[in-house]
Amino acid sequence: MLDSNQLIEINKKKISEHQRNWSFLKESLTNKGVDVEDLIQKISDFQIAIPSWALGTGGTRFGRFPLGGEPSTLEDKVKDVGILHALNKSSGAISLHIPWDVPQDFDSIRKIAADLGLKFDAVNSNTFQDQPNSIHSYKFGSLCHADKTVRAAAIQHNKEVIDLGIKLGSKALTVWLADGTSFAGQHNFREAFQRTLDSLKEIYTHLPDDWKLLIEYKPYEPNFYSMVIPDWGTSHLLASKLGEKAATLVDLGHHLPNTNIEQIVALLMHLNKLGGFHFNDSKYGDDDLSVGSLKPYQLFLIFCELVQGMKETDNGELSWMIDASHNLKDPMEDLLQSIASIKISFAKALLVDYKKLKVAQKTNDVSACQAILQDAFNMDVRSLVSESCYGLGGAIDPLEAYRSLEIRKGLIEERGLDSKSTGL
Ligand code: RM4
Ligand code: MN
Ligand code: MN
Repeated sequence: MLDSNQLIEINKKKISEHQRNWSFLKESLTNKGVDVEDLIQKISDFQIAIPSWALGTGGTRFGRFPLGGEPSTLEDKVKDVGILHALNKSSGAISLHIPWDVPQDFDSIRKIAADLGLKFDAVNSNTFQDQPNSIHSYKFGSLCHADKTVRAAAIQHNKEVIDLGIKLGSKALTVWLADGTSFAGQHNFREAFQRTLDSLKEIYTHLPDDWKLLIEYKPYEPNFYSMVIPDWGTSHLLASKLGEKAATLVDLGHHLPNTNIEQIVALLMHLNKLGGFHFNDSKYGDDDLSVGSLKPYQLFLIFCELVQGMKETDNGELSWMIDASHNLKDPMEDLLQSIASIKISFAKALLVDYKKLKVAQKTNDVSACQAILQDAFNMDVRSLVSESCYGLGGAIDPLEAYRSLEIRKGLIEERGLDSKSTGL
């Protein structure tokens, strides 16, 4: 689908402008004593998984406005992630949502992915919807359900997702529970929590030694009075009780407005209990907006904690994934923009002078603390991100390349205007 010769031609048009910008930035970074090669390496190594359900147009409960050429099979979804990765060199993984995307032929899907340079990241279970012909309903919860047979079905589903992930080379199961209540009195909180813990314990026994169980939290939606795992504290409590292989997953859209997410990240890493990250942006709640489109400074502050945590704590490797729905924009364009924002924030966070910051913190020099952070935040690092991508054979400007190559037009020609993606 993506012709590399065409990409070279497109890059040629951008190269002189890029080189001008990059040599200016490179010189100023070198003058500051920054190890530019190391910086580029870190940015180049950073890979963010694309969820299999994000390649199609998302919808709200009021409507959905597809734009055509959507991938209707898992093969096509993997191919679309391959296009993104060829352009930005940072989308080298795909995260499957089960049962939306159950592979029919494991060998062939693994081969398609490997040929495109893609790995299978965490697998996600789904007990927030009833599947066609299922005997049990998750209407009143899954792992927390009062009925043992419903809990057993949900546990079994999670075990099957692990088995499926093993065949693909995944190393983590992500569990997000919609379990909760919309009316006061609907649950006995203590019993619902205990049942959830017991169910998770059973799933945990099925986890291979080199796997992680990532537990998401969310304060509200689809339930509006209580959620069984509403916050990072509850997720952490469960993960601690389960054991070493369990950790908390932070989804940027799963907090009440004004929550200090960077502090949550710092503390979880301090406890070696941050397992993964779902990127999006939000104004109110789980808005599913493009990463960095509303609060780039918050994203930068979160990355500052991630960068420090990765250096100064024993917290293990993290699973990174975009978790956003694309209702208005072409999903592929939205994903390219989101990844670009992530890389920009990561690069800026790598440029913070943390030694100087520690001194300023110790001496309570508040103005200096702010200035040190903002010094890095206010730098224009776009040419640095472009340089890392270009150096790997990607596009200098992935979004512009996507448009110049008329990828969506090609996908519509190939798959038609009506092809629909599974997912939300
Ligand atoms: C949830 C949660 C999960 C995601 C589903 C589709 O809000 O963020 O991670 O997989 O949505
Ligand atoms: Mn999520
Ligand atoms: Mn979410």
